[in-house]
Amino acid sequence: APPTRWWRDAVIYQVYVRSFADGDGDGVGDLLGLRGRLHYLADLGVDAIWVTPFYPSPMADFGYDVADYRDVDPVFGSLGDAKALIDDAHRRGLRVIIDVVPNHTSDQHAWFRAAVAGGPGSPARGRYVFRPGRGAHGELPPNDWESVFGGPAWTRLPDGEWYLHLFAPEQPDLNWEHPEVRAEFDDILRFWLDLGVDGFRIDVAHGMIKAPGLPDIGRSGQARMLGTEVLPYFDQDGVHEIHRHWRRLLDSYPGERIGVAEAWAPTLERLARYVRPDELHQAFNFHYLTARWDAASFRAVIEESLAAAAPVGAPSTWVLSNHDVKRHVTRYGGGELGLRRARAAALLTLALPGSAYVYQGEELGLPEVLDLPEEYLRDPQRLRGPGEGRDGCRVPLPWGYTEPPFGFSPPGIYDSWLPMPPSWAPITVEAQRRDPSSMLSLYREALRVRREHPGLGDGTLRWLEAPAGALAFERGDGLVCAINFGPGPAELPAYGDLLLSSAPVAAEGATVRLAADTAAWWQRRDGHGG
Ligand code: TEU
Repeated sequence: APPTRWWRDAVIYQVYVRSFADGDGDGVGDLLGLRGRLHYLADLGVDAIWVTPFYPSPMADFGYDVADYRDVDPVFGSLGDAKALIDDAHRRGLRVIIDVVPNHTSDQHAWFRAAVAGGPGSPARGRYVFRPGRGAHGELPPNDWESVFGGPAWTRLPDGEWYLHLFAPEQPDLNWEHPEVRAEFDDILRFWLDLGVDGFRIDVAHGMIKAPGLPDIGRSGQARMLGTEVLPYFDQDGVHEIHRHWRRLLDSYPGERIGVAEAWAPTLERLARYVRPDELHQAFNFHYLTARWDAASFRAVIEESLAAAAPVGAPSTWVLSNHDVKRHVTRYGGGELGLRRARAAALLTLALPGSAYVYQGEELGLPEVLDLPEEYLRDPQRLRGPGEGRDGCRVPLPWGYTEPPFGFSPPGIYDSWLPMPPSWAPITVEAQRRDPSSMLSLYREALRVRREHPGLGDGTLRWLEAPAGALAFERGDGLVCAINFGPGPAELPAYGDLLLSSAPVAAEGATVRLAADTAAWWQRRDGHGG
């Protein structure tokens, strides 16, 4: 079959397994629960799901600390469940992307246990980054790097040697200069490709290679993810050789399997290097989610994103939320205002050229949960660092009923791993499903219209004249999207037939009035741009 390049404009739904649906009644989401809800995702109209790590793990970072890359943690199910999930998804026309975590393992991975047991100088330590300390007695860390979660990026073992961990101490960094590490991950990728997955989301794809000599940064401060400087542990040139190699591996399988870089590159130009033609297919565009709620800020990041991706021929990949950031309803102001903006943002995002990611719950308009009881907070980022934790965007999904846990677990089970706000009763899937004005209906409609109009998918964008505070652009086949960031209403020309809007749009003859924080899609009558 000729290649479809399906990924260029795919809408990919992120499933944070732990919080999606609990099939076995232990209060934790699992593969069984996900399988039982695939009809919901097919009906929503997404093209693929990305499933976050489900591998055996001590869960110090909720699965991003992998102890065995070829199995499933019992809390999430079994390898048989994973196979059944992939097959069921494929039967429903959904592709399946899974997470792979190559920058670090769990400290309970067999390799790290062997490294600890082997002692200084042992070959097993060569697979990780062990160094003697500084100071008269080696009591100081080998360099001044700080962990993303806060504190030194080094931990000392009782035998005196230090090991590197860019994240939690339970996540020792692998040494990607070691041939066994590279060979092992080839084998892991093949294992899952053979099982039928359609691709990988590559965790910390910018981190595997460290600058030779592990030089000091020379100033204090937590590792910054987006900035202008290239740090000695992120976005080093050597990572690209690994991605090129993986691209060849992916291409050796039939069915257009893809690699998605979770790369926090300092600039969009550097991010584009991850999606050069012989590297990965997509890279998350996190710059987009940092845009402020105003027309100039969004226009700038959209233009810069498209301009950076164009020379390498890659599609842009738009992200509004994920399991690491504050949910955008809350980022955009919370409450009714945040919701209204999130509705507009959904139509904007789904009209941009390229691929879009939907983080579970954003289609319900879920806000960040800001008042989780202290005793539930377990995210290492909060426990170790000065920053806010990520627990508030990982609260389980409300499926139905009128009280927590809202059908997240089977009937009779009341304790979800994070408590769910009773105030979510009006925004459960069940409550929103038949309400045409709900967020869920908006997403379902938008995805349906997008599927029916290839002009909204891959391709380019042409900016149209728009009043201050608003943006308008035209896509292929005469499709127009406009968004008004406010604060006042915006008068726009009537572009054609209104396809969809995030709030009611008033039409008066040749003009339409777009209220503040509203977006809409039109189809030009002549079918082509004017
Ligand atoms: O995230 C990489 C990462 O750098 C994040 O920690 C991010 O910068 C931060 O959370 C923003 O607040 C990936 C995973 O998505 C994350 O869940 C893991 O904790 C991390 O890798 C370590 O594997």
